[in-house]
Parts: sequence; structure tokens; C-alpha cells
Amino acid sequence: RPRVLSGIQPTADSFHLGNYLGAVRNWVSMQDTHDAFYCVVDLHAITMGHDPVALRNRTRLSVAQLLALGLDPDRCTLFVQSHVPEHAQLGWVLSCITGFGEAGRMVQFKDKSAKAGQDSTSVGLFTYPILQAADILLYQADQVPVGEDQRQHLELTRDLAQRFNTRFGQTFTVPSAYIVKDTAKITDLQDPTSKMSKSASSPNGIIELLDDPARSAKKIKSAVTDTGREILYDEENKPGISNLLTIYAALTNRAIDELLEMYDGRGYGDLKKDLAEVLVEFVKPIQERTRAYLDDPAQLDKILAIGAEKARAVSAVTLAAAYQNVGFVSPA
Ligand code: AQP
Repeated sequence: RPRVLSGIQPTADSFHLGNYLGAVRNWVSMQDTHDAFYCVVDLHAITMGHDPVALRNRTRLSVAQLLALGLDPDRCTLFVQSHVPEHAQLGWVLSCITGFGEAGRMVQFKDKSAKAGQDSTSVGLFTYPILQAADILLYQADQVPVGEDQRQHLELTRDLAQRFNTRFGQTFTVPSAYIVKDTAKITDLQDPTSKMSKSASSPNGIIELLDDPARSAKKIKSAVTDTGREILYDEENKPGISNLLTIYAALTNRAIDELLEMYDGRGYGDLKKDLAEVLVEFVKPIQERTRAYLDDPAQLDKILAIGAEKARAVSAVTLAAAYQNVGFVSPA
């Protein structure tokens, strides 16, 4: 079975629809076809300044949401990044083969540091994609299921794997990004050419899975749509309605063409009203299951302890090989 690895940051009180449709939904289906490793990347979550109490809560909340969305610890390895020290250890080694200019070309870093200003930008934010490369390479992952926004980071990971292998001998599998085109970029409901994002979307532009369903329904109904009245899938000229069609199709497992047939001759209002209902029915059981997992912290801790042990069994082997190949003396 091919191996997959992916991660999600515990940086908000809820995942948003982009996180689910762009990434986690694929994680769930890949459990049956791949040897799957998924982690809540708390080391990444401290790169932008954070509150320790919120981080701890959000880490548990993230794990509970992943389980509620369909990750099954019997069919995948689910763990928290900081429980596996090899991530930070390999991150250091990889940072020593990454060019300063190379890291500086990462678009996400440029955007986030420009927004934060130089004095509020941490070195950790700069080296974040290198740690992400370590996350992936430690597990010898073949594929990494992510949204479109992660493509450049995946390219860096591939470059680092190849560079390390060339300089120090075959050590890492060179992974590829697994990006499902249809749902690779869910956009902001109020600004449908930008991605739906925790840090950049306005409150009405983002659908949070754990938000009050009635409020999410309202946001769908007040989503920005386009000029004209016809329901068409046209990302360029009708980005708003195309985004709603993408969300609708993904949540109901229908093809966009089928939706276009269903709404032939009908207006935007009908589509929004129906999608709002679909969304409410989708989030309600997820919210219930998330609550149930949170109500049993001992079970969550147990799942995470087993996950960390399974993750370390793989990551320790890779780190030992990397240390050996790079020239470190093994401890007696
Ligand atoms: N809008 C999106 N459409 C499709 N996929 C998306 N992802 C994020 N936004 C979208 C994918 O979700 C996974 C987890 O990403 P993350 O933990 O790095 O979250 P994030 O990128 O911090 O989420 P945001 O909202 O995009 O945060 P900011 O505002 O910080 O940039 C990844 O696979 C990502 O591709």
C-alpha cells in the first residue's frame, strides 16, 4: 500500500469547510487505500504567536473533529506532532541543507510576514516549510493530500529529499502532492476569488464546522453571487456561484453537471436555500460526535498515545538513517 501523510494546524476553534473539503475529506477516504499517517501539527501552530491554554484546547478539539469527520484510529495512525520528537530533530538537519533565499521564496511566508511586519515575524514562521518537509519525509510518504495552497511547500519538500539523497545517499522517498482539483481551493463566501482562510477571511466569508448551524446557513444564503441569473459553473466569470456548486457537489457526492440539471431554469436563491439545508444536515452529526469525543478525554489521550507509538516506530528508523548518512556518530 502506498503511504500518505498529512497534517492540520490547531490554530482555530473549528476547522473550516476549506480544511474539510480540500484535505480531511480525502484523508478519510485514503484510510482504505493507503497506509495513512495524519497529525495535528502543534509545532507549526506556535509560529505566529499563540495562547498556551487555547493551543492545548484546540489540539484536543482538532483531534476530536478529525475523529468525528471519519478518521478511524484502527485504520490510520493519528497523532500529535509534538509527541514525536523526531519531527523537530529532522527539521534541524533539513534546515542545514535549505538555502536562505530558497526559504525566502515561499509565498505563504511572504504573505504572512508582510502582514505581521518584520518585528512580529518569527524565525519559526520562516523555517516552517522545512519542518513540514521533515513531517513528510520521516514517514517515507509517497503522497501528501493537501489543498492547492500547499503546492509550493510540497515542491520544497521534494527538492530537499532529492538534495539529501544526492549528497548523503538514498534516505528519503520523494513524495508527491495529492491535490484533488475540484476541491483544491474552496473560496471565501464574501470574496470568491480568495481562498477560504482562518486568518484572512471575514467572519461571513468562512464556514466553521463547529459554528451554530443556523448562522452557517445564513452565511450561505448571504454569500456573494455574480451578475446574471443563470446557474452556471464558470470559475472565471462566476466565481461565487461556482464555489457554491463545488461545495454542494462535494457535500452530496453529486457531479456538478447533475446539479446544473437540477437547477436548470431556477435562480440563485433556490440553490442557496437548498445548500444551506445540506450544510446544516452535514454539520449537525459532526458537532454531536465532536462533543462526545471531547467528553471523554481519557479515550482521546489513549488514542493519541497509541498513535504516537505507531508514528515513532516509523520516524525513529528514518531519523536514525538520516543521522547515520549525514555523518553523526551513533550513541553507544
Ligand atoms: N480554502 C481551502 N480550500 C482547500 N483546502 C484548504 N486548506 C486550507 N484552506 C483551504 C487545506 O487544509 C489543510 C490544513 O491546513 P492548515 O492546517 O495549514 O490550515 P491553514 O492553511 O492554516 O488553514 P487556513 O485557513 O488556510 O489558514 P491560514 O489562514 O493560516 O492560511 C491543508 O491541506 C490546506 O491545504
